[in-house]
This record gives sequence, structure tokens and C-alpha cells, in this order.
Amino acid sequence: MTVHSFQEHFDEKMDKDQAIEAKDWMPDDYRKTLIRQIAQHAHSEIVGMLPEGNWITRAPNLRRKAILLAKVQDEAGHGLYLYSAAESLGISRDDMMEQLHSGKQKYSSIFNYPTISWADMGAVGWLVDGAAIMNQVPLCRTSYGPYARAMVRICKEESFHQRQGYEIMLTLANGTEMQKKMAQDSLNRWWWPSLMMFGPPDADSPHTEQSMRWRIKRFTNDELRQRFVDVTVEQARILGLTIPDKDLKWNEATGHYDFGTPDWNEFYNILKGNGPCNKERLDVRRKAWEEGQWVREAALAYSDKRRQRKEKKAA
Ligand code: FAQ
Repeated sequence: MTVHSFQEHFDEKMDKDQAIEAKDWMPDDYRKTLIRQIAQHAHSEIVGMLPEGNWITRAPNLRRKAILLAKVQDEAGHGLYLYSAAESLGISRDDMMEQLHSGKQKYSSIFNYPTISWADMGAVGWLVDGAAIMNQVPLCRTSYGPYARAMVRICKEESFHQRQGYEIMLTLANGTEMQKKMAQDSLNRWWWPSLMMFGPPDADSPHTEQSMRWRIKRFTNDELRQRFVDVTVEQARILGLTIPDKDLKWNEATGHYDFGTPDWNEFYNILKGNGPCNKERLDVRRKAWEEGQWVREAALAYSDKRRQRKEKKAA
């Protein structure tokens, strides 16, 4: 087949809404965009373990601790499925790690904020996982098959994560005055950063248009942000907590909530590496990678030994 007919075959699959698989021909930019997004997503899962890991030893009781441990372990698993999906596009795990550590590949802005109270475990689950689900359920139908299939299981687990966070908020919001205050303070700090997770406004999003055409993204950043606000306002009402946005108002004409503008300077500053925890997060990841070197070497030596033994036996 010529490149032209390869392209036609790809376009035909796109038109018919069929999945592109690892062995299929694909345009270089499609491959690059997927590697960028999936690697960023995978890095977000493993860096996202850090703000919560901070609270495992300080969870208020055994039940809370067991749930938080399970959640953080799920995130490690999500990272693994996603790194595998990215590897199927021809990039190695080592390359992705190197690019995370050098700052070339990103992870979600949200994980550069500190978790300073137990209520933050509630807010992270409720809002951060809530935003993640809103963004990720449509990714179960993204055009690249291995990414779409990884997302199916991830979304099921994210849904449990969101509920466990909401349950923490519900308990605090119905607790003592002090507990309710903690929950409100946490909502105040996590609300705007959660809205930023969806990415810049569509007008300033360089990748959205092409990614929508390729069906990598099924909805734009602004569409998903609006959906998130619409469902979360009701959840805050049930908690009896106040969303820290004076412009938040039901709009009868659009059938959606109007809301204020996130501080996009803060967002871009975080992307440049200047958020409150950027340095700390990357330092921890680099150290973990260095300290895990002997494990990777041992695993390789063991598989090499097994291969040699098998070859000897066969000969
Ligand atoms: N943070 O043109 P767009 C989770 C960058 S997982 C950092 O709109 P795109 C689970 C973007 O990369 C959360 N950077 O880009 C969990 C691009 O820069 P580049 C992660 C961001 O790709 C929960 C530039 O801005 N989820 O939370 C962000 O079309 C709790 C221009 O942006 C995913 O990764 C941001 N928030 O749309 C774990 C989902 N937003 O690369 C633990 C998959 C934008 O050109 C605890 N990803 N940028 O240098 C996506 O859906 C998309 O990549 C978007 C961005 C929507 C994030």
C-alpha cells in the first residue's frame, strides 16, 4: 500500500468511528498526540498518589486507612495500564520516565497543590476524581483502541474513588462545627484548581480542534468543565457547603449554571513548574526512580537467567 492509501484506510476507520489499533498505520501527528496525552495521563496517576500518600499514616481510623490505601494502589494500577497503552505506540517506559523527570512531559496541574487537612482527602476524591471521571468516561470511546480499553476499568475504579471522597465530605459536613469548617475550607481551596483540570478555555486550547477531529477527545475542555459544574453544584447543596464563586448562578435560558473565571495565570504558572508543590513532587518521583534502579536490574537479570535456562533445555 502507498502512504496515500494508508491514509485513506485510516480516514475510513475514523469516518466509521472504528478503533485504531497498535498495528494499524496512523499519521505521525496522531501518534505523537496520543503519546503526549496518554503519557501525561499516566504520569498524573502516579504523581497523583503523592498528595494522598501523605495521609495514609494519618487517616482517622482503620476503615478510612484501608479505603485510602486501596485507592492509592488503584492509582498505581491506572498508571501501569496507561504506560502500557502508551508503549503500544512505540515509546518505552524508560523514555516516558526520563521525560517526566526532565519536565518535558507534563502531569495534571492539580497535583501541585498541597493536602493540608484530612478534609482534603474528601475534597480530592469528590472534586478531583469527580473531574477526572467527567473527562475520562468519554475517553472509553476514544479512537485509539488500547487507550479506550484501559479507560473502561479505570473509570469503574474512579467512580468508587469519587464516592469515597464524597462520603468523607458528607461525614465532615454533618459533624461538629469544626469538622464542617474543615470541609468548607477544603472546598474553598480545591474548587478552582479542579476546574483548571479540564485544561485552558477552548479558545486558548491549541490541541482541542485536531484532537476532536481524530476523536481522541470526544468533548471540548469547556463542555466538560460546564458539565462538571452543573452536577457538582447539586452535590455541594446536599452537603450544605458553599461553592466559592460569587458569579455562580443558574441560567434559565441556557439550562446550565453560569460561573466565574478560574485564575488562568495561576494555571500557566503551575505548568511552568512554579506551583506550590511542583519541585517537591518531581523530587520525590526522581528519588523513587533512582532507588528502584536495583529492582529493575534484578528483574532483568532474573528474566535473562530464565531465558538462558529455557534455551539450554531446548538445545
Ligand atoms: N494540567 O490544548 P490543550 C486523575 C496542557 S488523572 C497540566 O487543551 P489537550 C486521576 C496540555 O498538555 C488527571 N497540563 O491540551 C487521579 C497542553 O500542553 P502541551 C489527568 C495541562 O491535551 C485522581 C496545553 O496545556 N487526566 O486525576 C492541563 O488537548 C485523584 C494546552 O492544552 C488526564 O490526563 C492540566 N490540567 O487537553 C489520580 C486525562 N490541561 O502538552 C489521583 C487525559 C492542559 O502541548 C488522585 N487528558 N494542559 O505541552 C486529557 O483529556 C487532555 O490532555 C486535557 C488537556 C483535557 C487534560
